[in-house]
Amino acid sequence: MMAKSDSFADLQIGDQFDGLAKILRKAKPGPVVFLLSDGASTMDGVVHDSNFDVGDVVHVNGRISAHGGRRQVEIQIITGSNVDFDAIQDHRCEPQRVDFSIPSDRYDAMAADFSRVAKTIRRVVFDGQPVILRHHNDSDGICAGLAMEQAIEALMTHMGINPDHYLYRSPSATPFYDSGDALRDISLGKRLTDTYNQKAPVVVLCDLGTTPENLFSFKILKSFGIGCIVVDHHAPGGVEGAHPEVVPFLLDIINPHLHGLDGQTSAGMLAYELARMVNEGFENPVLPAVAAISDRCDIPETDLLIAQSGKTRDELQAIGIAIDYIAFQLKYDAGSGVYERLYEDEALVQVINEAVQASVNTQLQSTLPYLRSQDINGIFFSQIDLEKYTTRFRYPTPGKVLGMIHDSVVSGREHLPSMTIGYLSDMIIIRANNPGVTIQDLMDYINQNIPEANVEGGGHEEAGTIKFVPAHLSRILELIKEFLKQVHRPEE
Ligand SMILES: [Mn+2]
Repeated sequence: MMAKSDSFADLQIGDQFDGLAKILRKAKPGPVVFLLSDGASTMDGVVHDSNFDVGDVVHVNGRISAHGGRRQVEIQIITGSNVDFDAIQDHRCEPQRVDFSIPSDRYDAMAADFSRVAKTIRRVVFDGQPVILRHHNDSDGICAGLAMEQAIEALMTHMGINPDHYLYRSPSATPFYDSGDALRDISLGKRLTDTYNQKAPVVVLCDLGTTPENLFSFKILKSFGIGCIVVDHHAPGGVEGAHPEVVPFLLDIINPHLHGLDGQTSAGMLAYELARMVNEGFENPVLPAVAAISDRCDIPETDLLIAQSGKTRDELQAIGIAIDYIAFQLKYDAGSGVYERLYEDEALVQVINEAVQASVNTQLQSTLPYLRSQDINGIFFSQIDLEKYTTRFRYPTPGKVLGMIHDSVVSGREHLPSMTIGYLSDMIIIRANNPGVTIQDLMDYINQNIPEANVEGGGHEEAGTIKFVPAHLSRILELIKEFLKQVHRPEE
């Protein structure tokens, strides 16, 4: 059946275009060939003769035919128009879908951010700017990156833009935008602009980008004229409720912390809803469900996402574990086509989970006997030397090992104050339940006492990693205990 539309991208051969367009180019002699823009994509329009010229906005009516393997409009009627073309263009960028996949008060609080950022990304795509996606290299980050990639890829294909040359995705080993990654993205951007004459790309960061440790990367990115959008759920690490220092360097940001919300809407959840608005035809409900479970989001949204995914909690958990394991092995490789299989191939997921379980058992067996626990001021405090008791460069990573140790320590007493720390020569990994202190407070205290240790790091409220000059490890361990002793705890 013949369709009629005012959007080039929606039309097949034999369909009818009826709408406004701007003339970008005019070729003669012979029949006139216009290059027309409908505000989002372009198409050739042919007519035997016309007085309209480049820059004119016209109302065109004509049939779509094939010419040299491409679609073109055979113009039947062409009339002048006074409509403001910028307004048409702006209208095309408005997301066609602004509702969420599940009901959520948290999402509702960020609704304006979602539609605004979706509009920005649509504009980037329609303007023919390449998109460089960067995501944290864990299950949540990968689910976020894949959601954005799949939605943008389909949108580009629909608009007649080749995603092979306009869309790039790669993982970031750090939970922030490392300057090495930023420089690699700048180098890619230079290749696109200088060698292939493309427009400057826009970088979209998922599951990273909010904390001040990103500042240096953002400054270099900005000096090369590359815009950046952040979709993240990490705490800004500044004054509560205040905008992070990074904001002035960004085109835009979605982060629940900017609305006084916590980080429990994970990056994969945020990116999924954003991706659905960028491309109203995109659905892949397994992605946000895996992300929510992998990042332990203990909120009603997680249950709704599980129900929507068509899989069980255990199945989704197993996929997340498999993704984390594959991500650890692939390191800087984007794993295109590999991750996609994990959402579908249960047998493969099971094989990987068995391998992971065996490694986990080995690590726990070699660490748990050497965990030392004590009560400090009502906090159940445990510590372990991960440098001595874990094998480096083998899965699971020290961070995951410590998470599992913490889980086994607090099992059955999750609501009571506890803190588990694992230390390496230059790093302390922290997991805590209701400790009554934040990791930032802890770092501030250490910094006051030994500024030359150059303590830095961060993370979520109850999980994080701090790094420092190795010489000060034992003093820092003492300071942590000293600090916990001073914490004023509210009466139970
Ligand atoms: Mn995350």
